[in-house]
Amino acid sequence: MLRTETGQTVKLADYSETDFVFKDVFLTIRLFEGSAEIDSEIRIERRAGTAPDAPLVLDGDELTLTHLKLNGRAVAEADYDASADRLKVRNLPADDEFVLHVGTRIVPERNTKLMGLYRSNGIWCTQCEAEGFRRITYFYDRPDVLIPYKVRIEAPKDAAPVLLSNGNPGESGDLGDGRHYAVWDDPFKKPSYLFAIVAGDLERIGDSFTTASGTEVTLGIYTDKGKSHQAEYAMDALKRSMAWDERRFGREYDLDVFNIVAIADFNMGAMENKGLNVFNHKYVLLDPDTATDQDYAGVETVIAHEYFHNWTGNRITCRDWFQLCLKEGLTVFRDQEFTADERDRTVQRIGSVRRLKSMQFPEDQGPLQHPVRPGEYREINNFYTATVYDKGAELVRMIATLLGPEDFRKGMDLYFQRHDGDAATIEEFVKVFEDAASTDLSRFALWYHQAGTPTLTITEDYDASDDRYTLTLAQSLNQGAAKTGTEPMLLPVKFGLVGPNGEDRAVSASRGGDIRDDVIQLSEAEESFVFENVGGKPFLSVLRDFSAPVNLVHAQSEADRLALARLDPNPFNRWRTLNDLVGERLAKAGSQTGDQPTDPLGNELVGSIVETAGDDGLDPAFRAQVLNLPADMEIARLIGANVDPDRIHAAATSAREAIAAKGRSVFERLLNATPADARFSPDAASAGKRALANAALGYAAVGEGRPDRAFERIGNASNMTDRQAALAILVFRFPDHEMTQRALDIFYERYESEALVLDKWFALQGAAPGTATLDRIEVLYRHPRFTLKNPNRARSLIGSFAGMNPTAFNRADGRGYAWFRDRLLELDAINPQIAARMATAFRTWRMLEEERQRKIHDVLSGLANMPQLSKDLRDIVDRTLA
Ligand code: 0A1
Ligand code: ZN
Repeated sequence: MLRTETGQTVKLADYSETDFVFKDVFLTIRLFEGSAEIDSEIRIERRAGTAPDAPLVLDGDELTLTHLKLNGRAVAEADYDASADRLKVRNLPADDEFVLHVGTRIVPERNTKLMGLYRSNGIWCTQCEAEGFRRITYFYDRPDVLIPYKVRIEAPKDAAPVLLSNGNPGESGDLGDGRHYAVWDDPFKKPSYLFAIVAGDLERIGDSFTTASGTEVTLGIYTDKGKSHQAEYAMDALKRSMAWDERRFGREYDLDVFNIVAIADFNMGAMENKGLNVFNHKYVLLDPDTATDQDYAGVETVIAHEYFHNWTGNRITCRDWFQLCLKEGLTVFRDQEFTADERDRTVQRIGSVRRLKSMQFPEDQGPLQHPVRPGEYREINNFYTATVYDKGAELVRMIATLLGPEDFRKGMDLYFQRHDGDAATIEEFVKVFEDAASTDLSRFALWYHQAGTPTLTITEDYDASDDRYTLTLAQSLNQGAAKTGTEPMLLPVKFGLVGPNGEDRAVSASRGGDIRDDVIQLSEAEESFVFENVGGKPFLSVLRDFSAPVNLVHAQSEADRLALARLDPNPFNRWRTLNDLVGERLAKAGSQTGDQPTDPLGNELVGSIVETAGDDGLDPAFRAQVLNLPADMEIARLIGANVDPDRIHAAATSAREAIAAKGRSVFERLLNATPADARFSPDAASAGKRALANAALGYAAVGEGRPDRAFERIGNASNMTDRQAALAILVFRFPDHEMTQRALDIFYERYESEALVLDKWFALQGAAPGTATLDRIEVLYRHPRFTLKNPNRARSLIGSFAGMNPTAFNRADGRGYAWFRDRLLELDAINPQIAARMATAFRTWRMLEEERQRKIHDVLSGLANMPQLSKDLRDIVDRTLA
């Protein structure tokens, strides 16, 4: 087989410190039209124990060396080797300390990978995590090399009146010839992945925040010209994040300035560079006419997430990339808590659990499975995964649940106290909680190393004659692709024994293991708990708030479950009970061959859903979640094997029709309760009302077979939330109706010049169900506004097609796969990171029925044999096939 970029496997077990110690660096970055020159001056010390003849070996990537000096003198050619990806310097001076000057030249305009220094809409900007700094200059580009940076940027004044970097601003001035400069000084030691500069003609909104200890911080958000008014909500979210981190974790901001820049071309959501967060503009820019409630929530979360990284990520960083979850899992946990406090805890949790089940569970149960802390990788960019982020957050949440709020806070305080300024490891993180709570977490730590979703099996026994209730819990873990072990782990199971009036009975176990308050601390493969005098047979409400990321197996009667859906004092579990029931029924109907049942959910379950939707005593956002059925892909995962996406889709469609028919009057009422022209406010309560009204509109239109109801709403909606929801009803429920095309045309004309809205327009069409979709997508792919160079746009059409459109992507004739393969290859030549991420759409391929599996296998092995594949895409393809 011909292979070019195979990539070496990097192993955690091979970790060792650098031979030399970096002390500090002064970077001069000269920006010109068409090129950039970088001068770096690094103070270096030989580490005690390093051999006197050891060479200094630095990382590079597509670099050209322009000069190299040691202590002010040019290095002789015989004393160094410089290739695009490595600089090796030999015969270093015997002195303990020396200064290395390295000059490189790069072309930001040609950097389509968007890693390192590149240009977006004329703006110079950087993305250095994980290994982008080595695309700017030769360096120890690894997270355990922490030093202070001083940066001088020189640039043309007209193209770049604004010059930004990390830390606090220093001197600035004119250089003549239409050029100017600015110096930035970051006193905090940091790894290279947190380095950033931005230079461009940007607009700014400013504000300030006074920390609890009285320091005034100057806040700035920079955007493209004419867009800064769309950054007001982001600024508000930033100030709320700063206040929350002081309140909840005692963490204050530590520099005089905090800047955010919104960039149109960005691979991920955003980046937490010290004092200079760079964002995908999708997570900054908003107004009611162009953004939905979901977008508002997204901006709030990402702003908070990046800000929280200042402590969990920057002040305490990762020793190596295997420890990525140390900063990411913890920071996702923190942003989830922020959202729960700022919005609604139950609705927040429902959202996180949906995401976990739809993104992380499939990953953890398929070929791309890996532990939260992986032991090896070929391409680190492919490990910014749902497992590292979302399961990583679940592990922190489990520690919080096991320890309780006080000990958890003590542990976090100890973490900040003990490791401030460190590049730390997961072992050190777990240890602070063991020390703070004087407890042994070794069985818990297995969660970081063992891949896969455990199964938690619940059995109950009630002995009426003695009024004795016995609860048995068993955990098991299947050995999956990662082969990382299946030992029993410590996990928290939050539960309640509910009486017929919806009260939690006060009970304590007379026999069994460790229960603290309402949390069972399960640590064995199987444990039983006996409760005496429980006051009659209780309804068991288990795994409340999804207290552990497991597959739950609990044979509970339908009558008990429907009773709990009404009675459970834990609102999260009320949602989960209904959602699980729907999932199971659809999985059953969706795996059946022959005629589809017309009512796969059954009358009682449908009644329960409609009753909950119509219950004005409940939060509208919660009711909207109940009406939002599990996605087809979640049903596919529940079926697990021999999946036919068309059958699942048919079952879900029948279910929706049954709910629509039964709830007709309820939906009519809900629809009328929220007039389409209500004034827009982005707060969570108003968003919840809109979500409920829009869910009702969907059912009303489906129930009556009337697309015109959604069409009408598009015309009279006063905000993007309602407009997009109505358009989505047409696209998803009436994909082939002429009214849908008309609505899409009207929408396009109105928003042609709004990039972020056009992304929505492409994404909706990419996700439209049915076999006719691919033909339309092929046309859209040639649309003048489509481009592969902008990651948001590429994702909008191709990503939504492959990742969110099971019926069209998995067309039985295999055309969807072939089209997608061709797009992956084109994209890979431009931006391998995005191509690799999109290719994960194949991660569940082995669940499909045989014929589709065969077609995917052909596509994947064809790709694997192509010599030109990037190391990013090859890594995903190889692992998916393995
Ligand atoms: N650390 C950022 C996400 C991020 C990760 C990788 C990137 O390039 C490969 C860019 C951003 C976060 O968690 O927000
Ligand atoms: Zn993060």
